[in-house]
Amino acid sequence: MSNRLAKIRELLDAHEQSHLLADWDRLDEAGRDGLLNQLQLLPWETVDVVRDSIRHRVESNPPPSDLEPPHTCGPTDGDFFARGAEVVADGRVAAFTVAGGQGTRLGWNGPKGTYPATPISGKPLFAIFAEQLRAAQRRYGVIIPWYIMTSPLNDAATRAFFLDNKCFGLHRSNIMMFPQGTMPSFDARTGDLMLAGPGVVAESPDGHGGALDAMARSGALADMESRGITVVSAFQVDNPLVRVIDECFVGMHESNEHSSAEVSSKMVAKEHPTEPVGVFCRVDGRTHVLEYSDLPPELADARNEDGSLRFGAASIAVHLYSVPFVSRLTGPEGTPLPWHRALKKSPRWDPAAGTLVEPSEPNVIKLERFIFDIIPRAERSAILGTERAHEFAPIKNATGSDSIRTSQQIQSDLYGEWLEGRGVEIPRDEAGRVDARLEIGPLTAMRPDDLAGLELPRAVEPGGSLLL
Ligand code: UD2
Repeated sequence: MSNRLAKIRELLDAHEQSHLLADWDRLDEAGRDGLLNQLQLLPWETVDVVRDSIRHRVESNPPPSDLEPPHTCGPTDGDFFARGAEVVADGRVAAFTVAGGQGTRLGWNGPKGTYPATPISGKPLFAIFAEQLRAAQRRYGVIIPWYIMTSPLNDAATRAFFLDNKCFGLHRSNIMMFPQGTMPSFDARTGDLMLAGPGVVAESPDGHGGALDAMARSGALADMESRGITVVSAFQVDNPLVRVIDECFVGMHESNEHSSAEVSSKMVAKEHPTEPVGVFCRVDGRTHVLEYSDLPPELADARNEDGSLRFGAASIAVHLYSVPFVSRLTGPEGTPLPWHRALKKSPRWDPAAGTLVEPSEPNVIKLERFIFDIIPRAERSAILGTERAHEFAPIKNATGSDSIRTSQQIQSDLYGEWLEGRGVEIPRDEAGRVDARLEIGPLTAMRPDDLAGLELPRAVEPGGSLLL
């Protein structure tokens, strides 16, 4: 141990981080071993660069200049559905969920995918996605493997949830979970690394862009290749209305003239200039997503002649990637995605006082990679415009916008539309929103046509509920 400790001391001196050993004398054998392991594995080159840039107040990732609005297409711009259905029926599509986030804003004590999301049965997000996969497997008679990226913080809880729920009827061998990596947190003032507890360096998940490394490292990418998967349908864990397998999107990805079939995205019209969604733009002929926190207010507010937002193509974080593209990016020729910085509030361990200090102001800089930074790595990348009301009901906050309340209203509104299409009388309030709780499970219907032949009530009472 003493030899190892001496080496680590040298390493920390060289990187000006000796304070991380402040708890050494009070740690037991296991604590010391854990700390040395953690210190040995930190990405020291990146740590130096980030520390210096924080110390010298260097702005990270200034937004590119000369942004132009992107080209987008609609679902009826080609016979996309039939083409996509062929690819799905060929067994070439897999699903991929990024579920490594900490869900701090939601205040849910567990992995976000375990959150009860639907209006009546309170089905967890993971169950909705699983049922969509079962429905698509049944329709096409194929296996659609599901890859789920967790984080070291929620991996065990996510696995336990799936096992406790018998994988929601999916075969266990077709679900592969793998944790993403972590990055140390930096003191926002000094740029130094910090402790989260006695002898524990503060780290957090490295952003959903960590998916690239995690897919390659875990063997998920190799597993896709061995199964003959060519298209990965990727989505975030927080949207119960996401179309896990969307034939139309797959068809567009494979056949649109603007697509290189390497990476494609979905967009909806941005609701207002400050809506917290990334926007699509073009820089030097390539498609990019600019995250809301990186979009300067004058660009967020810029308008077209007709009054619509100039940068109004909002990302709902739904993408298709081709497996060869991901292999290329993670192979020897690939270069790592950039780091984005986020200023956050996080408790820190004070070794001198022996206490955990709760900050009153944001105090740490966390580093994240964003998966959408792979988009400009493709020469061409297509964007499919879709209806917000049909595909986007995110649950991000405990209350207010993007909360369970708004999400469940959007879900009921959508199913209200489907049911009205079959002649069912649906109560609506003055604003035209559905005044009832409605839920249609993916195994009952994936789209309005699937309701044909089902026995439906003539009407739903105001304030009533209907579960199909
Ligand atoms: C995300 C998008 C935003 C917009 C919006 C739509 C990013 C950075 N921003 O904003 O542009 O499209 O969603 O709903 O994507 N996650 C991980 N590992 C991590 C961090 C996050 O797996 O280290 C997952 C997380 O579990 C969730 C998703 O990524 O499924 C989104 O993360 P978020 O809540 O930080 O992103 P948000 O809502 O600010």
